[in-house]
Amino acid sequence: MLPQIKTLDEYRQQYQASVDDPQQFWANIGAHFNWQRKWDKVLDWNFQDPSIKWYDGAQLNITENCLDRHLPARADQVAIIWEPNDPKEAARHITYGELHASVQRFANVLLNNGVKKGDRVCIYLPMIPEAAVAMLACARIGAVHSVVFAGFSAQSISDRVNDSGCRMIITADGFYRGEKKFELKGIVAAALQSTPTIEKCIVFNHRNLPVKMEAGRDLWWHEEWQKADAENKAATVEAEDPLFILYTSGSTGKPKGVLHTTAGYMVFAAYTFKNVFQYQEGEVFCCTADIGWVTGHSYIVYGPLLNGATTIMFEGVPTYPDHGRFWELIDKHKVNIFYTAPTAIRSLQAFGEDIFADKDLSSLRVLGSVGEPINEEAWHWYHDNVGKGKCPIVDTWWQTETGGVMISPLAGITPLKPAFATLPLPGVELLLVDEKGNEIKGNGVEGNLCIRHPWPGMARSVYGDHPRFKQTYFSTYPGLYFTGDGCRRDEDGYYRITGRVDDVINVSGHRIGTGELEDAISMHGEVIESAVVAYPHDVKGQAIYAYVICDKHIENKDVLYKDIRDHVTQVIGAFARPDKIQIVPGLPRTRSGKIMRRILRKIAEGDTGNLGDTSTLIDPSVVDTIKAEAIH
Ligand code: 7RM
Repeated sequence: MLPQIKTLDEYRQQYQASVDDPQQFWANIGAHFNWQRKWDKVLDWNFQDPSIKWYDGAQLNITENCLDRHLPARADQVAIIWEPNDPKEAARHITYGELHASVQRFANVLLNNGVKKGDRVCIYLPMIPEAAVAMLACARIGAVHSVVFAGFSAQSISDRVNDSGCRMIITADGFYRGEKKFELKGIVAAALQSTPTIEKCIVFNHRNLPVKMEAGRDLWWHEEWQKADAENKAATVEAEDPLFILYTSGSTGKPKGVLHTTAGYMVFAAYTFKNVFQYQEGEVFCCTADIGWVTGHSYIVYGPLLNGATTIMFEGVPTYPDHGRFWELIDKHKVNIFYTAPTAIRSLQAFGEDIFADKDLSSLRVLGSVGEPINEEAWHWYHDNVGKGKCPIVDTWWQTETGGVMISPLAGITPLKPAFATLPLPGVELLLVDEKGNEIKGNGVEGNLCIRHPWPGMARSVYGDHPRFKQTYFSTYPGLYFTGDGCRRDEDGYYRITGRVDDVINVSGHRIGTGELEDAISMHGEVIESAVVAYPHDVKGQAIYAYVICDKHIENKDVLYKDIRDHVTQVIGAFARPDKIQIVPGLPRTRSGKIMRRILRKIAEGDTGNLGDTSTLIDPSVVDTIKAEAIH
């Protein structure tokens, strides 16, 4: 059984051990997994190239660790509970035995359709167990999954499919989230007009929605299922073979295909799950993230299954059919650990405490928060009303690139401080640096958050573009991994994340790159140029303010605004739609041509009293016009 830290003293001692001798520390953790061949070396690394290898020389299959290994003890234990969008529909309970059988069979479906080890497979599915089956089936045969969140547009799918050269895409007819219908197959059909590498499209019939199947390319999941053999021997995979690609936004350019490899990711996802949440045998774990984000990968699928836990997949939204849905779900499935995002908490906070009236939340033991900073008010509301003052909140800071939780309390062990992610996990060596990259030592300080030593779950590259990996994470401060986040370390040495210091916007926990969004807006026929900034929002954390320059006088601005929003929905997805759009005559630029975002941010925040030094601007008068017409 994977080690679990039990006391604060033990945490301190384990942390120290992990820093003193990382190789020994992670060798000890690695010993608790199933390997087809043991590793030659625990860690080989440099942050210059950068090159990071964990458990090199080892061979394994992560699905043997998620599934086969558990069968003797828990073939009949529930692995996945599926809670449908509509609570009147029956939930599904899938045992480890059943999941094992499904993954084997679907692995054979992949093989039958020409997918080989190392091939990339795009998964564009709703929150249904088949999404987990598809991911695990890829891993079973050594194919690389690239899950694309089912809120992304056709354009975003084809960009991602083309970037990683996916051979197959797996989708469904569609689904409902709340009252809203999403017709996935139609969106995929549009995407596949410009994806030369896709040979097959497998369609799961989830809601019996009408779909058009293209002969030779489109295949029904259930028909392929019938044709496939039941048994599949897990492929032998090298420790550093890729497990998955997950696209994420940065400040510039197109989204990056963050590449995770097999052994290190496995060890880190499993270790962090068990220790952060202090998972106890037999507990029901519920993470409300979508499988299309890293939180879904690590804490709906891999982390829980590696630990033999029961994990919930929830298809719906917190507000359907009413605002009590989360609490009903917890009551219904007797959830012990509940992990959600601050934005969800804030959106429910507004409805008062009545939404708990007839719900029994006594099964809850641990609460979690992830995706964005949690404000103190939301923290207390969560703690008092959901946790009834008895459940520790683990505020978990991490990223797509980190693979698993990096800074977090260990539930019930680390003394809490509202809005603080508190302390680093064993193996995580943090430091704060100033603009020049000098380390800021001591407590009661603030700076840019960096990491000085590799941890097993870290990304290894950007798919197809290793120089970009180096440029993005290892060049700002040579020799260090730069997170892009600002951070405070208080008098007690506790960490509090203050938010992105680059041009990444976090709207309801969705990571949106300003560059990417500006590109999308500027592609609109009437827009010449745009600049996008964030402003604080009570529920979403941040909201999007877009300044646009148009090529002619706009008669009906509301039509244009709607048009731009629809355009963004088409190019990226609805979650990236700007909240406010302002037509401007120009943008505040310095003599070197750089847009002064600081000024645009202040105006968007409504803080126009003192805009600071504007003397370096080419045309300071443009600021007055923008200010005068700002939307508040
Ligand atoms: C897991 C995830 C990563 C960015 C990260 C931060 C922000 C995430 C917290 C947080 C404050 C937290 N991956 N972030 N967790 N900020 N407190 N507990 O969200 O790649 O999508 O986003 O999210 O800015 O850099 S992600």
